[in-house]
Amino acid sequence: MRFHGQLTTGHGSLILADRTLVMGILNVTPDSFSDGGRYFDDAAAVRRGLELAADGADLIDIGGESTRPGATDVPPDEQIRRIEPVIRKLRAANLAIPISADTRSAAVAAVALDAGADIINDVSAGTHDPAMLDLAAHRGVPIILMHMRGDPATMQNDPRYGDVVTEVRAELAQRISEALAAGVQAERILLDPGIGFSKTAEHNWELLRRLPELLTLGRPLLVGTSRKRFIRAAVGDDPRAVEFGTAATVAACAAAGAHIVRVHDVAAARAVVRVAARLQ
Ligand code: PMM
Repeated sequence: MRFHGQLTTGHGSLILADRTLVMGILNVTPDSFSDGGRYFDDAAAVRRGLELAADGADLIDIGGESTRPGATDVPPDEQIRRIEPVIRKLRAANLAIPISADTRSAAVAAVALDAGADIINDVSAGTHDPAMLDLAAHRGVPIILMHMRGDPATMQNDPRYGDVVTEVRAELAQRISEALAAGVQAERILLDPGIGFSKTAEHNWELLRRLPELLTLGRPLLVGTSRKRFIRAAVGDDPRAVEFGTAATVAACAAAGAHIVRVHDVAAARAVVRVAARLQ
């Protein structure tokens, strides 16, 4: 059954019901998939965060470590140096929507939560840092568990699946079990198929075609397709084509019942999910 309900955070509740919510991406990194380098100084990052909110983001995802294919680890203290001041300044500027911290490090997540973040977004689903699930349990915060095999440095080295959807579903179910065992409450767990993480373009398309199978895990589903390589492979590198390609995937995710989409262009995604909601 598709999850229907709400997620309580330190900065308001997210209603996970009929309209797909829009998570705006704020990468404070020199090297992310598409916006790397643009918001690498605090002031620019804070301006961008407020702009995402003004564009209608339901929440903002802030990360200080690029996880694009081939990227190497950024030490926790460097991630903290990048994102902590941005989160603090956004809260000082009265940003009222929830913030998720995109990190695989529990130390970084802890500092981000102290600075005003509300949700942990761990692309390793608690496998990179053994302290992560305990932290989520202790702090009582929502955590996004994303599917990936291996780590960003090696994940695109010949990823193979028998049936990608069945295997991603089973591995996410395993991550849910581990989180529950660590004491995370079921209602605080969100799932993500990890589009572009240890997957070929065809794996990504198959997951998007069959999202409803992942919704049967009974947890809210977040999907991140924005400007990723498999879209460029389909439409070419022209930025407008990439944006329309992204919008098409957002429409498909919304129509399939995804609860949250993670995007760079919030205003565009907001229009798409509104129209999709009217079509339901
Ligand atoms: N993708 C990226 C980074 N973090 N987190 C979640 N939960 N899901 C994703 O798909 C995801 C993520 C990489 O994309 P970016 O470099 O454009 O931020």
